[in-house]
Amino acid sequence: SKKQKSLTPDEVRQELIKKYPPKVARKRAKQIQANTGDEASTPEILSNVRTIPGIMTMRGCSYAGCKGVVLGPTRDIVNITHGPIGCGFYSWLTRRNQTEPPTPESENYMTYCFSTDMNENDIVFGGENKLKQAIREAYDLFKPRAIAIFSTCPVGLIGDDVHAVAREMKETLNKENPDHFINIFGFSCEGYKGVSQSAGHHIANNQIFTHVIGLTDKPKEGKYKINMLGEYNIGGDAFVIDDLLERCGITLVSTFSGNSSIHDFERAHTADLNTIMCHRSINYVAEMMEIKYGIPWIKVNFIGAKESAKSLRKIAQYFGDKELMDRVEQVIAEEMPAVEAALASIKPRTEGKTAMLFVGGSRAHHYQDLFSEMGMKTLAAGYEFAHRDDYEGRRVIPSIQVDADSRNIEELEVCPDPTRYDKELEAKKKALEAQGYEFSDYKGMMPEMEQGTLSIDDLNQHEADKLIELYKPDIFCAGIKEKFGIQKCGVPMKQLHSYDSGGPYAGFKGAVNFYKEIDRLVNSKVWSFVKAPWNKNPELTATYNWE
Ligand code: CFM
Ligand code: HCA
Repeated sequence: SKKQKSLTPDEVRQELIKKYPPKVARKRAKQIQANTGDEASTPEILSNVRTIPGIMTMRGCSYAGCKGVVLGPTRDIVNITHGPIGCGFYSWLTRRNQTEPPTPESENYMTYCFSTDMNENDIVFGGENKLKQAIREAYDLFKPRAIAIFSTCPVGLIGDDVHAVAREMKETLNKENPDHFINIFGFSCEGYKGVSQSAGHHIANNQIFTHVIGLTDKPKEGKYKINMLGEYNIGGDAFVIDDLLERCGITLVSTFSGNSSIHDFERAHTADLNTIMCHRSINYVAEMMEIKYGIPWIKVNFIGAKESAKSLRKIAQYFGDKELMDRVEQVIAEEMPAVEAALASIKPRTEGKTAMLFVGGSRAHHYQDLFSEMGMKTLAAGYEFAHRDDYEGRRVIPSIQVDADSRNIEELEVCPDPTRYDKELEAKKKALEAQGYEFSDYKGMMPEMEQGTLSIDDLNQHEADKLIELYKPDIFCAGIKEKFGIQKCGVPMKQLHSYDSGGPYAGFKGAVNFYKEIDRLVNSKVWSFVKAPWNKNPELTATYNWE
């Protein structure tokens, strides 16, 4: 009833793009698609391509994807930003990833902000010496297990070789202190690489795989050993998942990278199974581990009570062990009463309400499950930087072709690493496929959305405003840059990145938190006061008569 008029998805698309110049409109049209509710007929969506300059995108940069996202939650790696101080400062603790060192004495550098603080002098004469000095200083102060270096835009522009510096310092420091092994590696994650955060994930994955995974063979004790890939402990999500796994008797060898320790990354290859929460940010590690170590992966999702139960069962089924299956069922049975009680109390108020979700590269999909548990419909959703496989499904779009694909489209993405794997891995993958080995796959977001809803890639401010005008959803989910513009339209806004200092939202306990939070937001009376009373009731408007 709040909807002004009922438009078809095609008409909505026209509305969104009608102000653009023809070339821009043509490109954006391919990034706005109607879902069909079925995998086979899911349309192709243009994604992972450059944002047109001038458009107010929601996206971030490659440095953010590498330093902030993938390595951000690592507590025992000293992460040094090589660049002007702003990049280090603005990526300092802004992502709300939490960590819990095993003892108060354990290493935890997450509260520090390490940067080379490059200035004009370093830009003109080069910053490599300053970087060496910073590494030595951090080493002398903390004697960490590892130091990582992150390149910002100017580093690439002036040509500092962070990898050469890393190699040299690793050799020097290990020679000077033979009793303490230090690992030092760099990332060429200059902000301008690629078209979004996504390139940074890829760069991060390649280096972690090359420099860290497989360093130690000391396995963890346990019968069912898994890694959790793509879970970053935002608002404490990983704590909830860790607790569930522990109660089921599943051993978590490592998490990439929420509440993580580098020692666990080093022995990640000793796990039996890789489970992937956020496919977009970490699929490269999963695939490389599948090829090199023969560890298969499955897609899991711990957002939503039903999905959490399904994911636990999926893990148990992989091991096929009766004892494990029984324990999983027991844990689910322990958790469900609280979920059902919460739903019974909020659902009468949330049923039938509508949502829009525009976030990163996986949450726009995962959080739809929570909304559907509350009886809410997702009208439109989209990712900032996901690729076609995240939208359309991996069976439709084999991952190996994703980067190559986008090279043929106008306005290309700059592929962060065209070689993608080293030659050896590439050959091994081909050999496995020739033997009939089937690599893991999963369903994308679009086939799971209702017919007639919209999927929109790389949404921008203009289109967000238009969507709100056309649909007036009961809630809009996105990030901090979008938050206040949306609220000014009188629509409640929930941040699905930082959770607006709420959470955790993962697992069963997280689901209960989320139901309560969304109920509070969509039923708040405050939104009706966004329009001032004198704008709503003309009789209150005073006219001033000068005569
Ligand atoms: Fe994966 Fe993430 Fe996301 Fe992501 Fe991100 Fe994030 Fe996100 Mo912000 S790794 S793709 S690059 S689930 S930081 S924890 S919330 S955009 S949807
Ligand atoms: C990033 C991090 C971010 C930003 C969140 C936001 C996060 O992309 O650099 O825009 O609100 O989750 O912290 O995605």
